[in-house]
Amino acid sequence: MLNDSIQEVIFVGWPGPTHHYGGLSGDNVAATASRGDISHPAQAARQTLELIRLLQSLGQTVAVLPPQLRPHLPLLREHFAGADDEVIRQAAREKPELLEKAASSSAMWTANAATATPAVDSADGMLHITPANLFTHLHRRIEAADTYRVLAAIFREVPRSIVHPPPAAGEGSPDEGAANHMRLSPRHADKGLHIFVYGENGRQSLSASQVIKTEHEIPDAEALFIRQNPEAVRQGVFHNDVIAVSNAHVLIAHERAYARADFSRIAQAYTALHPGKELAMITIGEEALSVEEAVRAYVFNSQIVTTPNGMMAMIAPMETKTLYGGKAAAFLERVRAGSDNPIDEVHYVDLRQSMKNGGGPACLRLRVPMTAAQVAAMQHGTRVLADEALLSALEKNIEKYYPEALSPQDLGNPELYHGCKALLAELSAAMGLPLL
Ligand code: SUG
Repeated sequence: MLNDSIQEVIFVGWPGPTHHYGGLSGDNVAATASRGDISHPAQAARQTLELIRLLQSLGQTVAVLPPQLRPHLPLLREHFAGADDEVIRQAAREKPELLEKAASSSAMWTANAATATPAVDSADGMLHITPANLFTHLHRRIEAADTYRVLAAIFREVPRSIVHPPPAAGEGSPDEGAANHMRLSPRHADKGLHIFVYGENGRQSLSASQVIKTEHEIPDAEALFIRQNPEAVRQGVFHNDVIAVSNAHVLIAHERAYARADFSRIAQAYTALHPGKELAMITIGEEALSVEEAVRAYVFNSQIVTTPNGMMAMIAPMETKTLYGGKAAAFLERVRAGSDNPIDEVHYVDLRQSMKNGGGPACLRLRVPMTAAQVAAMQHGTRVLADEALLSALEKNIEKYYPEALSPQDLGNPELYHGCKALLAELSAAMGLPLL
């Protein structure tokens, strides 16, 4: 297998018609603040479409992970019986908070869908993918089984790939996927250093990260386990991608993301793996941008991508410009202007609908480094690559199935469920996936 042909496929999460603000994640500052607000599902989908088009204009290979069927009736049926419509109406009357959870469109944040390790890194030369168990929050836990089924279907024809089941979801082993994982390497095609970031009593456990490292056959020299700074977690850093962002040999982080010694461990492990190769580690301190400001402006929840000319582009939320007098964007502009890293473009995107639930550019994508042959095989069995045919099918469905405005009280209308089902029937056909 030619390592050189490894490219990153960016799986963007497509929102569902029930996208709403239930304030379901108590540890997520933006979602908590949005509780009860009117959401705009059609607008959420249009904003995601813009993100996909921007990534494509930057030379990226983009695939789409479809939404899941919501409300999730198996959850409601643990409490109510009867025909589907009756179960939804009863839940709306008697357990509206449970209905909000069952109706969450949270599968759109695909950084939490899985963790992926490319063939070039694993001892057995396989591309390994492990869906996350998302155990911490009930509205996210219900994603895991469908995500596993859909990823298994997407990779079924892909040579030298394996989709594992989600790690056993005991109380002690929560896992939220790639949002807590970074892969550092000179180029995507080179061996990567895997940084698994875990929290104590947080959403990502050390034990689940260790299981993934072992299951993916990542050699010891290529893996580091780094603890989140508990103080940062208390300030709203519920995932690593809220406080750090990386691409190839660039790592940008707040200096309070981890203990000081951990930054040195990262640099040493990288040098040991790639002697003589430079790691561009860029940090910002509390006095320049506080953790709280970073969490609200979501500056680290950006994407960095390698562009065809070998340079890098950053995709940041527009809130980095609008909040705190643009302090966070000013930091990004300094990074762009600096000669110590290859980032030469910063794009500011409007993802307001997702951002109000704590989902910035980084949350909306799962990166899977694949060889060209693997990408081609993936597209034989399914149609997940965001080509014009898929994008126009998605766009047409916005008009047909996505409400322009939705309040949590609207979730009791069974028509939303039937609309979601019809949408998934259309997407199953368009994408060649078993979505229902
Ligand atoms: O898990 N929001 C998601 C946001 C996930 C962000 N992902 C990354 N950082 N990679 C979460 O907290 C809010 C849903 C609501 O409240 O309605 C929510 O689930």
